[in-house]
Amino acid sequence: MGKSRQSEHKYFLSWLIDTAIDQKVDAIIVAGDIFDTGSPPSYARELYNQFIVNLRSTGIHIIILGGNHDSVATLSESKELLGYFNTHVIPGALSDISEQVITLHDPNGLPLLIICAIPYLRPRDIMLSLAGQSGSDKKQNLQQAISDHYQSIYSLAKERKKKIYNETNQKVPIIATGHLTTVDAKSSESVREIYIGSLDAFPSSAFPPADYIALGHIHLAQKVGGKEHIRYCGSPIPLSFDELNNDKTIVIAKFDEDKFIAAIPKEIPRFQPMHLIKGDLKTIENEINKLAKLYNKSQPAWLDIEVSTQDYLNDLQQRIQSMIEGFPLEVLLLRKERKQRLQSIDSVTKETLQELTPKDVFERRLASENWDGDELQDRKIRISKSFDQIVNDLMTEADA
Ligand SMILES: [Mn+2]
Repeated sequence: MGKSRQSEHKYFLSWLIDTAIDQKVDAIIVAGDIFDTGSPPSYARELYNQFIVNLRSTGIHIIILGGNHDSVATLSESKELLGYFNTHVIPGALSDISEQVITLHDPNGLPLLIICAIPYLRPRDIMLSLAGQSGSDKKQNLQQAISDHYQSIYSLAKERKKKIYNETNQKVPIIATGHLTTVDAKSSESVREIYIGSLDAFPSSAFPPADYIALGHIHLAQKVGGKEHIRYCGSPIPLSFDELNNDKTIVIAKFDEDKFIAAIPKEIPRFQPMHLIKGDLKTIENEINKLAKLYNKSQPAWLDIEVSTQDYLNDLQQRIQSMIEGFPLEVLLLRKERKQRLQSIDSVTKETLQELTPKDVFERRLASENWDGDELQDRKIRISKSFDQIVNDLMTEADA
């Protein structure tokens, strides 16, 4: 929405290092989507490099996993170099999976923990595409391939754990990672479906019995399947206005030898004030007046305003603008309440392409055709399936 999140990231990264030192953590795991694009801007790469340099003096290990937004090539560029800085980078599934089993040691060389370092798994990295498979076969196969990948890496980790115990008498926990959508995970507006048309969500029962599973991709912090030891810590900053009601957290997982003790979410301070205001014009004006008192010009608050008025107001923009005139507030989004947006025709023209997925656009286009009768209905299903497949292939290619 025309705003940079650079300073928020910068504050967060410095807060993260302070917190990691304060909490005496041994390792930081970042479960994917290091960047939000395959070719991140220079300032983002610089923040990334600077963070790793700053962390080095603390002796804290860091494990970085590629996400669906990350380019395998971009993360691979500096992988070797960062290896000299207590840093393990796993950009994508590796051809030798034993390299995804990482043992971390304390400064005295004693083993601390084993990580099954599993990044976002691109379908073509872990499965063969078979011609003539139906959509549901593909879905089943992808789920099986992901599950197999987890199980084989976990088996290697278990062997390693046994070996460590035999050699040093140390019991170390096994921590797995992942970047995917799991069944029942509560999402927000800005999360992109990653396995389009092939797999909606991975069942948490298909994970191996690791002592902890650190997940990325979903922005809202949450436990998975009611289990304490399977969690999304969520994104460090809100990535859409609908994420404001939930705390942004990191999760600190504690172990006693190889026993999982607790996962403690730690709230991340908000470095940029943001607010969502809903209601009729009177309510909005009251809220604006209240908020204006909380902030100052050096750091204006960002607003998403959802108007619930029944009438179509063609001077809405000016009205709101005059309400915030002179206040330390900036309107990033001004829209009709979702309920009304869906009802009204004029909302369609106001939608931007950015808010829609390719599937949304295609469905709108299909909706404008006539599909009466069984034959045409069948045809519609075939076209939709082909479309899903094409998008899926393109996304996989674009990820390369
Ligand atoms: Mn993601």
